[in-house]
Amino acid sequence: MERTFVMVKPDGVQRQLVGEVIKTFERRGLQIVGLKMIRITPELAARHYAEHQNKPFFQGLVNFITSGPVVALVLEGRNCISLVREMMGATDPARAAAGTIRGSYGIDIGRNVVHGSDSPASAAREIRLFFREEELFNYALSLAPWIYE
Ligand code: D4T
Repeated sequence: MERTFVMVKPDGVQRQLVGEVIKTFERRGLQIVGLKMIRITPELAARHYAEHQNKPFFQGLVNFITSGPVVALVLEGRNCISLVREMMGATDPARAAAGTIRGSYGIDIGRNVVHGSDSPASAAREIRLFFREEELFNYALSLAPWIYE
């Protein structure tokens, strides 16, 4: 089993897509092991997006991600890091496949509704950045035998 960090960004919250996004992952069979609404500080935004700090879109990205509350999630499931990335679709919603989250709900790369970790190393880093150990839950999903053979 693998864990990944997912975030409904401020545009997703403002557009009342929180339920749709969470429902999409739950229906797939992924398990919610952490969940909270937070307002990201500029400091946390800079740490989360450290790899982009020299990019031209960095300041706009930080302004956007700190502009309102986000919903942060940790999901668990087999190969869930790549599964979630596939379900979100391409970073630019204009190029995201139809049926993906970004391909269903977005048009502009600066308003792409959702974030998901892109590798095991990013997932571990981002989960630690957003959640304390006691905010994550280990519990058996009684439906598991109907999701995994
Ligand atoms: P996130 O991190 O938001 O899930 O997006 P991705 O992992 O799919 O893509 P990314 O790290 O390359 O980009 C981070 C974030 O920056 C915004 N962005 C990106 C932007 O506003 N303009 C751009 O040109 C790029 C490349 C969108 C996502």
